Amino acid sequence: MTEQTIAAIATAVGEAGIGIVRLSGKEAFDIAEKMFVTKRGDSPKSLPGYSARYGRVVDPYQGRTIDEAILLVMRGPYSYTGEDVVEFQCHGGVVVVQKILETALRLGARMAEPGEFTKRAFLNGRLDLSQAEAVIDVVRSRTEESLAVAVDQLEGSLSKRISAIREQLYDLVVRVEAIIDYPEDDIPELEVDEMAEVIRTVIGELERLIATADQGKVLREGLKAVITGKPNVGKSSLLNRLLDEQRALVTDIPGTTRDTIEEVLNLRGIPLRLIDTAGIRESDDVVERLGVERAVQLWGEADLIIHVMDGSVPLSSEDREILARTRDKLRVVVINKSDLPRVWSLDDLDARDLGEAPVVEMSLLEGELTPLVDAVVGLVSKGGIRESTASQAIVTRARHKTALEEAKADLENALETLSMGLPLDLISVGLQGALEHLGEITGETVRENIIDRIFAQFCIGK
Ligand SMILES: Nc1nc2c(ncn2[C@@H]2O[C@H](COP(=O)(O)OP(=O)(O)OP(=O)(O)O)[C@@H](O)[C@H]2O)c(=O)[nH]1
Ligand SMILES: [Mg+2]
Repeated sequence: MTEQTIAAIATAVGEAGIGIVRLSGKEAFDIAEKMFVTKRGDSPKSLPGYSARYGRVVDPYQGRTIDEAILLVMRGPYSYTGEDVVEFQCHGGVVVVQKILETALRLGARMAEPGEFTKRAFLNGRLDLSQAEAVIDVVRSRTEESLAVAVDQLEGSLSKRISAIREQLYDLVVRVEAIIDYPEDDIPELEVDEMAEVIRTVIGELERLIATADQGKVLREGLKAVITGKPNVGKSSLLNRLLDEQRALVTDIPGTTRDTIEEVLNLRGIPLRLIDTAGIRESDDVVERLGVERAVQLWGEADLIIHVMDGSVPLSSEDREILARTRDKLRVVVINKSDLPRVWSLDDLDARDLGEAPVVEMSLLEGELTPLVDAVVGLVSKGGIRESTASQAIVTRARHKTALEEAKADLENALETLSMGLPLDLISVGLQGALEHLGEITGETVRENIIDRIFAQFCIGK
């Protein structure tokens, strides 16, 4: 099977120092030969891998120079994709890169699909699936901590852990199969105990990995924090203070915020997607009512709710209702406007509605933010993100977590079968199932449609 040569613009479109057009596949060098003239006069096709040449990118149809550029040559299998790769590094202009791409396409390349370079790297064994997924996480990281986890995964931290676990299971399968093949011997008690011990150890390792998934999700996707409360309590002020800019309109008119406002910020390493919403109240105004509906709907989607109340005006039914209806959520309660006289106290709230939520009394107008940030970070990552992610494999995707849980369930079944003295074939089935689920993470046993879905999330040219 000959894969067609693919081409794409690898840099963001816009004015920039340089722009890169990348080609990968069997004809990459032939195409480069036709559209690049080196200053030295040597042939691009004959260059050794990892060489660079200064020269001109030309349009052979019009016989015109498109741009001056540097040609990079990488020969398969020592390239990102594992295939022959060339890159044209030209001036970073919208038309320049477009024209170079078009020329490559006319000379026989086809436009790459999103993520297709990385997909080829995976299919050619340059990366396993969890590493390929880490590529996109590196690109999308919004905090240093997210980046560190993504890079660890790219370097194989998760793959190595999974491979080590699979190795142990393979050994076990071999032992089980050996006994199945020689059924005349009774299985020694010791053998059974030892096998059970190995399975229990592996289950323990899977559990430790699964336990990292919540934090992994936060680091990769960010935490969706919804600011809610009745009108005029200071929700938009909170967004602005945390962002340190006047992002949302703040006025003393209740009902100022109508539509939701979302911003991403880095809260001590946690990528926080902070969403300001309309104040909750009954309203005859259609636009405001839609805003309130939207806000209430967002409670359901939130990873964290920051409920803001105004300590300087009497409590109202809305305050109590919001608290009551968000009881099952991770919450921080802010009692704002502490610079003004307090007219109610915490005792006036139903303790059941308040639950375990930390309460921060503050003034968003003039007070310090630290207690609020402490409360949020403390709630989301007991002990802090940085400490707990240092040098260990972290599960960052739901797909990985599910596979680990399924492998664990298979092993638990195998363990039970073993303890009940049932036929060893059944244990073998459980072990094979676990192996297969673990293989989904690294890509050994994954179905094609899942692979396609993973790479479809990439940008073109990656
Ligand atoms: N005194 C005092 N005023 C505050 C404080 N925080 C906010 N305010 C004022 O309260 C008013 C409402 O603030 P916003 O941030 O717009 O309140 P909101 O909850 O977003 O209001 P809506 O968008 O209408 O739901 C503004 O006049 C703010 O300046 C505070 O800590 N102390
Ligand atoms: Mg507002």
